[in-house]
Amino acid sequence: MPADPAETGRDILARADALARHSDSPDHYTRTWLSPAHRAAAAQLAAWMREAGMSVRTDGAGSVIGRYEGATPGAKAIVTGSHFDSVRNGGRYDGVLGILVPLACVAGLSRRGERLAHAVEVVAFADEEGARFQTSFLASRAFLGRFDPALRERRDAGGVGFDEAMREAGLDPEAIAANPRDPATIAAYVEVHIEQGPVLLDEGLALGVVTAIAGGTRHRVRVAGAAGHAGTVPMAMRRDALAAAAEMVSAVETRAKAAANLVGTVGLLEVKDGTGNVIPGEASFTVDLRSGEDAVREAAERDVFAAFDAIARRRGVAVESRRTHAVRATACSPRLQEALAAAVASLGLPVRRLPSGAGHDAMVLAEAVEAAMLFVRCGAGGVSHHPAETVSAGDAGLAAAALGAFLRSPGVPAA
Ligand code: HGY
Ligand code: MN
Ligand code: MN
Repeated sequence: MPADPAETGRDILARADALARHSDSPDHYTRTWLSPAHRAAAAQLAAWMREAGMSVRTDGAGSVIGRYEGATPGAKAIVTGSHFDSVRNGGRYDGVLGILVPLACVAGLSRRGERLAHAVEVVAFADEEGARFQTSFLASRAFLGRFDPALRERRDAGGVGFDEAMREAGLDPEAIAANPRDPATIAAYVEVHIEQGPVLLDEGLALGVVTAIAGGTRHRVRVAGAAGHAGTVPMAMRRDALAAAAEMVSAVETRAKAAANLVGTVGLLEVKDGTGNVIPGEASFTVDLRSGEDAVREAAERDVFAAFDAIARRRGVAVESRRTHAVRATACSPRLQEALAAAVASLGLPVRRLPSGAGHDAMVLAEAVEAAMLFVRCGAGGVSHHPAETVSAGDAGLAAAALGAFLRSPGVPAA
């Protein structure tokens, strides 16, 4: 007899609270790839997976992978999971809910000694946000054997190198993408994730079926002007890097406002050796552009960088940029969407289909296998990437019930 969804939900949230205690900072929830807190969280997840009757392994990027065999040994797997790293000062359910919900499903199967047609694999991806080395989707890409060796040149804010961080965590940088997962052994990938927006909340719905995931690019822009004494350099003679960067930041917002289905964000702005009485000589900032339509985003990208060049020329500063992240807009598998919709409906809940503005590991898995997502309502106005991020125990329990129903009839063959 499946457990009471409300009780399952309470257990899921209690585990999210326990996991959130593994944070890089004592003051807020931040968990970056391979930090001591990240490694402690990985160990906790591995222990919970073993308790749920799964065999557990850690892959070359530090992702924790639990497998619960199906009725027929060697059956294809329904892979489900999400990430357990976070943004800085983030919310404790982003990613983590998508690991704890399937973990609860498998724990129930194991308690009842029940075996499904498919194997079930729960993957806790070690790095999706890329907050430490700007390596978005690092773990899900490594899971499929896709890794850009250039990332190994990166250093974190404290100057620690990528390879050094891996070795400190007992991982071999040379083997980060070794033993890639053969997509032929995967029947489907389904990711449960908080919506990170207000739609389900506004409509009074607990769950949603994701239709597509917005594509995005992220760039790091550097502006170089001329530092100088704040009191002695006449305004007409200045080449102020921060004033130029500020104009460029506004250009991003102006361009993003000019098109529907487009968002643009500058989330990070730094002044090199910034001091109150010095004209900034160098400034750098990030540009995050997203759209459900790649052509819309690509046109915005062209316009934004053309605006940067014009601003730089007029102000006599230099501007250079490098792209740190790119992923195309992704449609979710229609067949899996139908199976998720049937699972939601089987609980007596309305079926709401909606797109995702946020990026997810499902976009990477969708490059190799059929992939889909189940959204869970966010409270507190839908806020996310913020400590106020919240989910109700009831909704977490309903997500587990829906995923459980999906796992029994995913609509994809097990052999
Ligand atoms: O930025 C995103 O959309 C995701 O949280 N990585
Ligand atoms: Mn996130
Ligand atoms: Mn996420």
